[in-house]
Amino acid sequence: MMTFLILAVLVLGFLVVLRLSRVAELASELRGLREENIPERDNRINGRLMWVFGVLYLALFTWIPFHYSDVFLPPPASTQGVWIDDMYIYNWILLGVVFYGTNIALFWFAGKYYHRADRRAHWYPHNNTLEMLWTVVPSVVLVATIIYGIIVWNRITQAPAPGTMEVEIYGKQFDWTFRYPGKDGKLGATDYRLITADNPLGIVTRKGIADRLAGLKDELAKAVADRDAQSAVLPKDRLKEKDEDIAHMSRMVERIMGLQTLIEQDIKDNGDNSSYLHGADDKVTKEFHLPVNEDVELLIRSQDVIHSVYLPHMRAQMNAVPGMTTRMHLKPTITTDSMRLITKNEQFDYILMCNKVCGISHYNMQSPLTVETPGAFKVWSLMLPVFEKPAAAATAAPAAADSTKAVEAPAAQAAAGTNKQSN
Ligand SMILES: [Cu+2]
Repeated sequence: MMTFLILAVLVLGFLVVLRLSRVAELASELRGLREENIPERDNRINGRLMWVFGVLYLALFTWIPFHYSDVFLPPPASTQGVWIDDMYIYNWILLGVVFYGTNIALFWFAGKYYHRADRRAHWYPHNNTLEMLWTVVPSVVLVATIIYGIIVWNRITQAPAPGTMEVEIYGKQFDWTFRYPGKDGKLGATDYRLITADNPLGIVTRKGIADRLAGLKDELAKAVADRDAQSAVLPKDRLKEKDEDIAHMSRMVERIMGLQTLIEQDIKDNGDNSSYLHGADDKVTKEFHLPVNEDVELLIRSQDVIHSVYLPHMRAQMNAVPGMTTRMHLKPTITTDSMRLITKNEQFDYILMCNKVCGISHYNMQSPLTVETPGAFKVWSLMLPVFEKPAAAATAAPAAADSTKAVEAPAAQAAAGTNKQSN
């Protein structure tokens, strides 16, 4: 109701102003004045109002960032974040100079040179020097800005120094999974053909492939036996379906056998350096921890659609693209505990958010990040279960889809026996 009244008052007020201006028009007509003949006094008032508006407008723009400074992000928590913030500040200064310069000039001239009957405008059609100046200066500044940006981008994405710890961030609709290297300090290779509930990242290991192959062959044999046993009683279309399923399974077996050949060849060629030999001791977890003041190389993958790894407090972002691995360096410089002191917020946590609208639960695709001392990080990572337990526990399928579950229920996994997986 209130809204309606306010609207009504506004509409009526507008109509009144329209009417009044019509009255003023008629009055000046009666006095024999032409419509475009505006008294100098009116023009001067309008000119002064330009100045008043300009001052208020610029004051508002200046006031906003100060007023809302409490909702800004805390200081950058990584080395790369400092670079990004520096670039950001550089851009703000540049834009500030242009913004205040052009707007002050705009309002100043509009207010000063209001129309006066006794003043003629100066006819000044062209000036090559000026043209040159306002073409060359912005071009040079823009090129410098782009070069600055490319330099920072290259520093963030260049090849890491040897020995840098690699951490994998794996995105899928709608959560994040993390993988840390084991004792060998290297992340093993992955292959989408090996993705199952127990191996969500598709980590390649010799045993994993053998198990998967055995499981698939079992399933295939069972499906064939099943089909043969029922061939006399099943209707034709059901039989056809079963044949298609069997064909699909055989293709899967062939693909994995192909992968196996590829891997054995790679191991033969590269020996211990083969990336296929480094997966067994990897650690897969749903928790995200990083050591402070140590370089890490983030390897980013996606299972389904484009996601984006966004760490606002680190000023870091990189897309997660299906079918490829994207990378970026990160060196966190402030632990979670220190940041809690800095922000005076005991609940503070760094956060990893998905920054691509990737589907219905995109808003909830996030994960807290704990930055801790290298010692604390080491203790935490040693507690994580390895992806594939050494040969002694041959029957277990050490799934690490959920680190806590895996820690709590090793017996249940052992009881589950060999991993027979369906695709
Ligand atoms: Cu996403």
